[in-house]
Amino acid sequence: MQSPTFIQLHRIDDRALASEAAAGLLSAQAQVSPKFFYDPLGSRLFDAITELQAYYPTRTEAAIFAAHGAAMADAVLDATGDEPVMIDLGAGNCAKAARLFGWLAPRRYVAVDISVDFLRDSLQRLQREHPAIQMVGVGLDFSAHLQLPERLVDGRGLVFYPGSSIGNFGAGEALRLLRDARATAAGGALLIGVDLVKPLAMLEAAYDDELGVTAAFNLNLLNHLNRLLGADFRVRDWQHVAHFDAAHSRIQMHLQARQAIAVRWNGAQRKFAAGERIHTENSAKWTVADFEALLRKAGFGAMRHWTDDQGWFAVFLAAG
Ligand code: AVJ
Repeated sequence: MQSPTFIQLHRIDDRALASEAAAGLLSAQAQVSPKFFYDPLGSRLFDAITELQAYYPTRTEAAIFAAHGAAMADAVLDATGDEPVMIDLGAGNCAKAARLFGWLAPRRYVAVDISVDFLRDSLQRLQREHPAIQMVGVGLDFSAHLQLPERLVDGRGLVFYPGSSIGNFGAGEALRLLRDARATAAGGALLIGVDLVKPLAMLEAAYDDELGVTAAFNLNLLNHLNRLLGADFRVRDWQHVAHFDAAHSRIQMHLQARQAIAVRWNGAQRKFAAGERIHTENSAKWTVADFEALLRKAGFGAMRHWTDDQGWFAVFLAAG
């Protein structure tokens, strides 16, 4: 039986991460990238979020794949040809991709995540279940630029980006990622999950749940910053805030100071007035027409999509 191979394409440099976080904290409107949510506890809190009744995206997307997986796979194979190379962006536990293996029969599965260490256990387990598929784990921060070694995508590929993770990117960055995805697919296709605009109350409840799991997920960022920077944030001094910004069609999450606070870390400090906020996440919501326009702008010619009955979430297939 073959075994998975692993490549780390960039160095994970804690000092570079620390200076990125520090620069964000020191800017006029303090901000920290959502990638800092995902320390070991943060990743578990995100998994817990996906189980919440209020957080509709994960289960709605799963229902779309369950209902239309076979039709999607037919459409994918029309664009890529048989036995495609499947490239999974932000693969994590690889579970969403694995559910499509039966229909797609990829010849190679390339799982991409920020650290190759996140992929080792899941790929080793998956390889045992799917001995015929060649499995490659790639450590890459594709939020800056997505480019894979050419030998990994020999022929038309399927780029798979579920979960509406593209919502974390600003409009310009999302366009850039879609262009990179099109180049990576090399004439194949992109299958991408996209959260849709819906009534405000439902959007805001999904990002401010009654159990406080999303609040814990947001606040845990401060613990991560304390470790990364040696900072002295006190979680109790901060409050989780989430609201829908209609002008940008995105949920914004912030951490809001409950009173005036000075935060210190090796030599630096930032003062926050009572009520001042640190911007921690954007989560964009699209209409079908807006997302199609974005795909077209990124160079895709052919596209179709599947949604749930309520039109809460969509999975787009884009080719050409
Ligand atoms: C993983 C980026 C898709 O934006 O819905 C969930 C992250 N933040 N609850 C999202 C998240 C707060 C999630 N994504």
